[in-house]
Amino acid sequence: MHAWPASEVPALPGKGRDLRIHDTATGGRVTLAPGPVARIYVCGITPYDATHMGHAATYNAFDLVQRVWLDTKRQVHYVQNVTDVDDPLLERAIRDGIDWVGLAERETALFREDMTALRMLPPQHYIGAVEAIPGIVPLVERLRDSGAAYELEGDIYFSVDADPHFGQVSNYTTELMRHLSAERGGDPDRPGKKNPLDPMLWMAAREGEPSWDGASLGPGRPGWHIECVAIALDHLGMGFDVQGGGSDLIFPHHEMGASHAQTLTGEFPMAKAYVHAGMVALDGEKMSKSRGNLVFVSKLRRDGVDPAAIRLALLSHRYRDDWEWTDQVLQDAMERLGRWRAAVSRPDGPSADALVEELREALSDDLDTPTALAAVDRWAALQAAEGGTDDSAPGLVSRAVDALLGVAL
Ligand code: 5CA
Ligand code: ZN
Repeated sequence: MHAWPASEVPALPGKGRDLRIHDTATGGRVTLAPGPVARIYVCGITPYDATHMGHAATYNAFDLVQRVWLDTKRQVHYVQNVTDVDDPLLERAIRDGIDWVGLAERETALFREDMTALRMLPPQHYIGAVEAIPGIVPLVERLRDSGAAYELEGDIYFSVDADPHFGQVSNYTTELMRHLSAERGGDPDRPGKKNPLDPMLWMAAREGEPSWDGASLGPGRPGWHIECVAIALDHLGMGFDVQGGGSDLIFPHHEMGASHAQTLTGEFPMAKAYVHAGMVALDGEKMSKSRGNLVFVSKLRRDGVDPAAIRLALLSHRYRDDWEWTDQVLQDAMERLGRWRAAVSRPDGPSADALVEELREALSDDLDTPTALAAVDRWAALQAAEGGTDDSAPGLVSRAVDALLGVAL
């Protein structure tokens, strides 16, 4: 699949800082010091509805990770998937009486537009689950042939007991895992499974549902977790720097994915940090396609809201926090954007060298965007109150805000 166009990332004077970020697996901060090429996998959308503010907030967090790395003069190798065949997508297509392929294509195209408008850096590899199937089949065969997977009435399950490190991404109790498994696409109560938590790797073809050639597995379609693992291993290999997604992916998705990869390769860990963004809510409940309590990026854009203001609204919250989307959040962001634009549109201003360092420090400190925004606010307030004589300052602020926060002033 093609991704979307990259916006230019201005180079800043001086040197960026290494990222210290919260790792779900160890429960603490890790300092990431990748080689010249940093590697990141971020779980993509299931394209049965438009991008909402929750998705946008999560992709914003991982965009910032990349901007911190780029500021250290590293290259970034970024891979993202599209879950372009899955139960919710097929169900929505049936409900609306439309073709599931067309639905996925339409919503993926809209996602690209939203990401472009929000200046999110594109992945180098943007891979659909369907196009990954030829690479998934041999992985499932290998797991089965090594005894780490087993067949149940034609379906193939992964045996979580095959991975000695199983449980070390989420660190959840068995009870919580079982509860979340039932809630998030698993089938802990299906009779005949070796362990109720075992996830499906390959689902044998069902009447009326799409299926693909699975070689010795028989016709069917892949399970969710192996899709992301196949794509990540193919393009990044083991031991990549960041596995990213929202906190609702900690279990089962990222736990199972890590176990699949570790069992396939015998290496540990799959990723150096498992990084999770908090959940954005609307009216007190997690914004979700299944609940339908949504604020869409595309709807705001159609209503004439400047994408830079949407981005500033996302940045006004710390990525790990759960937070509530309100009209006020957007209103505040529009006002802040106005103040910042006024401040950088003057020919000179107060020196901004310290501001660039404050931005770098805040972002490298587990992506502390509220502190970063407060630093720009202070510079803009000083500009408004007293001005300054540094004729390079407004341009530097503009480039720093663009390079590090993805906001074009
Ligand atoms: N296709 C899978 C991942 S392989 C999936 O979870 N798709 S999704 O469309 O449901 O979500 C896309 C990303 O947005 C995921 O990282 C998910 O954790 C995140 N996300 C979904 N809802 C919210 C929300 N309300 N707040 C923050 N992030 C969210
Ligand atoms: Zn995923």
